[in-house]
Formats: sequence, C-alpha cells, structure tokens
Amino acid sequence: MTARTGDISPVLTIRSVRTTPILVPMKYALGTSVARVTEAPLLLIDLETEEGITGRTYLFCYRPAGARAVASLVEDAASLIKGEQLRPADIAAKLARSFTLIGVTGTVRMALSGFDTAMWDAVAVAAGLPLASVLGHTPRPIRAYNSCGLGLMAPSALADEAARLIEGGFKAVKLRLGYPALAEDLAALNAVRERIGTGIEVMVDYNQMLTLEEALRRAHALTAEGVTWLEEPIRHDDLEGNARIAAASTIPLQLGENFNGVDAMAAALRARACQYVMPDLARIGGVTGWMQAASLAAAQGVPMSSHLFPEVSAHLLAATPTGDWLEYVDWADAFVQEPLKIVDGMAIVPARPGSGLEWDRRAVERFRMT
Ligand code: SMN
Ligand code: MG
Repeated sequence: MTARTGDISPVLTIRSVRTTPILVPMKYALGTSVARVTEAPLLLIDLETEEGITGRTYLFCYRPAGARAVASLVEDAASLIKGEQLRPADIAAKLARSFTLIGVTGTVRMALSGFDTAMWDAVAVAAGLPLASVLGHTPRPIRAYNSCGLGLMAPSALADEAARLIEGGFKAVKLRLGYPALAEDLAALNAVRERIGTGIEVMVDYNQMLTLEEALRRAHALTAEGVTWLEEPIRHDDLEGNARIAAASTIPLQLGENFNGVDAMAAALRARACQYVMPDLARIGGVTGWMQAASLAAAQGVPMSSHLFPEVSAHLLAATPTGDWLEYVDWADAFVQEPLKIVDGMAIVPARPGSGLEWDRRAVERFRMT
C-alpha cells in the first residue's frame, strides 16, 4: 500500500520491468551522412510497481542489436533494485555506481536513462500530474521543428519532401548535409528553401562527418544562407575543433545528441565548443540527467533543445528555463494510443498524468522483433 512521506507523490515500490523490442517502419527514411535508417529499432520499457502503477518510456536503439542489448541491461538494472522505494534520483545514483566497472556509456547509459525516465513517469502517474508539473513547471506549448526525412538525396526529392513536412503547420525543418561537395550541400539547401519559402527555419546537421578544415570552409559558405544552427559538423568530442568553428562562424554551433551525461555537456560549454545544446534523453541520463543539464544551461544562458523522444522531451523542455526547440519525429505515432499533437508548429504537452505514453497493444504485437 502507498504511504505518504512528504515526497512529491505516494512512495512506490519497484517490482519488475518488462522490455519489448520493436521494429517500426519509418514514414520518412533517416538518411544521414553516415548511415541510412528506414526502420526504427525501439525498446519499450514498462516498469511495474507493487502499488499497481506502471511507468513507461521507449528508447531509440539505432540498430536492432542495440534494442536487444539495452533490453538485457534494463532487466539487469531492475534485478539490482527490485523491492526498493522508487525515488528516481537516488536510484539513478545507485545504478550508476553498480555499473561503474563496465562503464556508464553507450548501451549501458541508454539502459539507465530509460530506466530513470520510466521511474519518473511512474512518479508522475502516481501523482496524477503531467511530468512537466511534477518537475515544478506549467505545461506550455513548445516550438517544434520537423526532423523527419530530409536525408541525403536529390535536390528535387528533398524539395518535395520538405513541402510535405511542413503541411502539418511546422515552421522549421532539419536538413541533413554532408554531400561529397560543398556545392551539393548548397544545392540541397537552396532546393528546400525555394520550395518552402523564407518563413520556414532550416537547421542543418552534418552528423560529424567533416574534417576541421572542411567544416571551416562549409560553415563560411553557409554564413549567408541564414540557417538556424550548424549541428555536429565534426567529431562531437573534438571540443577544441568545435570551439574553432564556433568562434569562426556566425552560425550558432549546435551539439548535444552525443553528450554522455551532464559532465560531457559541462566540458563542451567550458571549452566553448558550441553556442546551443540539444541533449538526448537516453544519453544525458534520463529525466534526472536532463534536469541537471537544464540547470547548467540556465546558469550559462545557453538555449537548450531536445534530440528525439518528442513525447517526453516536450515535458522536459517545458521544465527547462532556457528550453528552445523540440526535435519532432513521428516514429512513436505507430504504436502509442495518443500521438503527440502539433498545432501551428507547437508541440502540445499533454495534460494526462505522466509523460502521456500508453502503448497500442495490437500495434506493439505487430512490430515486435522476432
Ligand atoms: C539523428 C541521428 C541519429 C538518429 C536520429 C537522428 C540526427 C538528428 O543526428 O539530430 O536528428
Ligand atoms: Mg543530429
């Protein structure tokens, strides 16, 4: 039974976890400069408590083998804390200690982040409040850019896809760049711009594929193009190189999807490697890690956007003092009961308890990995 102890919600007791790897066809292929993805390998996490409350989240695992690896790590984590009271930050710290020897990075980091996010969902569901409210903030609409599609392809195909992507009212899209030649990058950008008009913002993302010299050259050439940000032009962990690009270019440099925990974000900001940050829920350390990152960004006045997981990230951006753009992808629409709503380019944080994720069981069965 639940007991009130002055916590933000009734204290819950961790019982078990269920993991479900699924492979979901994507409406728009994700064609980055380094890999092309047409099906999203995802892991659903259902954290059960003794009190009957379930905390849910999902993880994007990049490859099917990633989903299986993360599933086994999530189950391992659950076995270490079964029967404990569900206090997310305390449990996150304990689990991080338990996984120190293997290292809290890569798939381990994703598993612990997913576990943390499911715990916070359970806390919010038990409190009967949206996640943003449990974090102390009022749910508010968050400006979103459509990050589906716009992978590397012919300019005319890009223009057609961009036109489709803004049909739902989006005021911004993200274009993947990193063609062999700079002229092709510019042709891709111009084709998109010509089709969607000047009122739509365009973010550009190189997925770390350029050398420092080439990045300086391309950043210079993009200066007159008015893009919203320049994302991961070179290796994300070459902080010195990123700092040189950030200092040389007037386009704000965006990093974050590869920050492994808040320490990595702190190091990037210390090195002045970027002007903007966009942590990934599954790499920054779940809700607990995100909120630490949000405090750091707030202290330094750094605009903070999100990477993937728009359903949870919308709540988190509402709870982020310098919260900026939500990265929207539609991958979860295929298997959730109520997809995230976008109205006039703004993501609507749902008023339902928790993050608002509930699975459409029939769809999950259809997409279950074998
Ligand atoms: C991206 C990379 C890998 C998976 C999804 C998305 C991309 C982004 O870098 O920022 O959207
Ligand atoms: Mg990116």
